[in-house]
Amino acid sequence: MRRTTLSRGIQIGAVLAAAATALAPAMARAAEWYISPSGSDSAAGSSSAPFATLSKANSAAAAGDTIWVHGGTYYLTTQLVLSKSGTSDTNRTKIWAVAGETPVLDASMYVTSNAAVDVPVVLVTGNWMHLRGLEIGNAKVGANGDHSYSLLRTKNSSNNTFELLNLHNGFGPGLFVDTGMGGNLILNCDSHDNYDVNGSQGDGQNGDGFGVHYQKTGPSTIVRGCRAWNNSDDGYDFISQEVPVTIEGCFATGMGRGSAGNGNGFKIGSSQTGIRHIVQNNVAWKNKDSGFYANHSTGGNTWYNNTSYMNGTQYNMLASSFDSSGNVTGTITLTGSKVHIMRNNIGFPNKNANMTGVDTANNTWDLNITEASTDFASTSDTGCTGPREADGSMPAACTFLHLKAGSPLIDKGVDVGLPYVGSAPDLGAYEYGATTTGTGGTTGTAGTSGTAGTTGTAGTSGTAGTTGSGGRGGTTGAAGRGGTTGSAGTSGTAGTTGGSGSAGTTGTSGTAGTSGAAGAGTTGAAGTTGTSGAAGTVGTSGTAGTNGGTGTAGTTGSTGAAGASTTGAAGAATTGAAGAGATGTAGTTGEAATGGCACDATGGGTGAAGIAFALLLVGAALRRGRGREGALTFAAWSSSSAASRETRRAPPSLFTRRARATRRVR
Ligand SMILES: [Ca+2]
Ligand SMILES: [Ca+2]
Ligand SMILES: [Ca+2]
Repeated sequence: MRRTTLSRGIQIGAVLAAAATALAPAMARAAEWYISPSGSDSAAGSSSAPFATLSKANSAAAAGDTIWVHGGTYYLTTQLVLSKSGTSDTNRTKIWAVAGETPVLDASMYVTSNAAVDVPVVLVTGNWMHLRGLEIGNAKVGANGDHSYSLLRTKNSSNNTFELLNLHNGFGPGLFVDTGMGGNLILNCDSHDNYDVNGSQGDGQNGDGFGVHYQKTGPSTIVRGCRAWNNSDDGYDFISQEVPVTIEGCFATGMGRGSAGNGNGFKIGSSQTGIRHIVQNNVAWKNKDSGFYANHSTGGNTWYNNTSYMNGTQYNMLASSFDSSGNVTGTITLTGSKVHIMRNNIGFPNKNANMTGVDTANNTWDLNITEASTDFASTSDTGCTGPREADGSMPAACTFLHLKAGSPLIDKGVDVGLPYVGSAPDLGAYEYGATTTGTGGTTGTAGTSGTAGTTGTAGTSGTAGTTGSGGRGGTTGAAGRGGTTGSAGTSGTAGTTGGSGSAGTTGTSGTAGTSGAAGAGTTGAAGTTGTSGAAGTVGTSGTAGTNGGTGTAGTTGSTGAAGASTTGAAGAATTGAAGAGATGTAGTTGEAATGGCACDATGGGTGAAGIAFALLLVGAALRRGRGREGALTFAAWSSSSAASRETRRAPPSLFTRRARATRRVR
């Protein structure tokens, strides 16, 4: 055992050494780079000698590196491409603002390379990246008829996290997620005041806050804790997206300020394959068109606990059919699993459209609740677009459309799996009495690797192991031993079941009888004992005695000697023959034969007929004696068998007894 322990210790040491060797290069690669408006791209890119541009840092970085961006303004005059993919959620390539500082990527001098298409200011092509704390804005307004361009756009990239970005005053969309395989998280970002003035798609038609589009396969993207305000088109737009998106805890207000912008807060749809987006705990107010809009989708969305206030329409569940070219051909009514599902939503006031094909319950319009301003803590949105809390959550100053004590909207909802307090969920985006928590930030960066430690001291002995679980079942019980031949055996005692883990016990022997059957132990948990031995055979009958010998003729006058009986357990002696005496005196009566021996005729006198008769009498006596003995034997056997009671009342002939005894053995 000691040798084994030592051996194992050596093996573990070898594994740890190998792991340290394998990790060392990976840690060495996870570099940190710095950029500052006052830095230089010919510098080392270190904390003390930062680069000047993100473009340079992107070139220098490898997978999993962190680029720290100091506050200040970085002017982007041409497109910035961020291309350095990470490898996983825990090894992202990070481009983060230095804590407490605000880097601004300013596009006021940006010159698009093609005014006919969207050439975004910042293009993300890498996967597993994490952008945090950057401000991108102030895009140069294009000439009349120029195509809009995005402030930040991904292209065929996936699994990226965008956190605490402030995208504003673009000439087109703020953030546009384009194609890729999904898996993105857009967390606590703001997008506002975007407006593609007189753009090629119509004045303001592409100025969305956030867009998720064109993905056809892969995991969902999540939009959480975001704010969109004062954009010319829509707050959130999922047009042409064919993979479901979850959007939660967001708000949109003031959409549609351009002359032609669509003006929806949440434009959640246009799917032609009938996918289902999840829209929950969002607030839309004062948008030109709809607060929440299904945008022709052929599949319903799930809408839980949203608040819609003072929009052109609160909820518009328009569903349409499409031709093969993707053109709308008409309005349809969704049915079955494709219907919209709406629960716990507030429409203030209730003003919806296209509500056929909707599974609707526990919304203000279902409950005939006519809200009043006094049902809410505030109907003023002052402060809602102000600075976020330190953890990135919505500003605490924004109590807009939260419920207040006594509101008729409290506890009027139904449980849809979202957290709630009180006896039931409330209506709308904000549960009354719930602890206000932020949506939370993402995990911080990993620390840098430390220097190697010194060799550790030997470990102490390990503690004793816990008791093992039970062993396997015992082996099969041994066969019951056969009984001995002789009298009828009684049944063998059944074996008891062996305990779990212990060996099966040997089957007990049949107490008597031939051919005891094998004990039937089962394999596994408990060997069972052998079954009883079968009954033994009946003892065989004693051998018939041989006939008594013929008595010698008595001599004349003398007495003839008695013939002795033959040997045998119950010999059936026959009568001795009459002595063939001539004239003589009558012989005396012969003695009774003893079992088994031959009749012994002693000399006598002249045999007489009377003597012969006497011998006959002796033989008869012998037959009776043997017959009684046989009857007793049968009675002893039959008393062991209840089935033989009838037989005991009328004892069978010797032949019958033997036949039954034979059957009994089988
Ligand atoms: Ca539009
Ligand atoms: Ca739009
Ligand atoms: Ca409640």
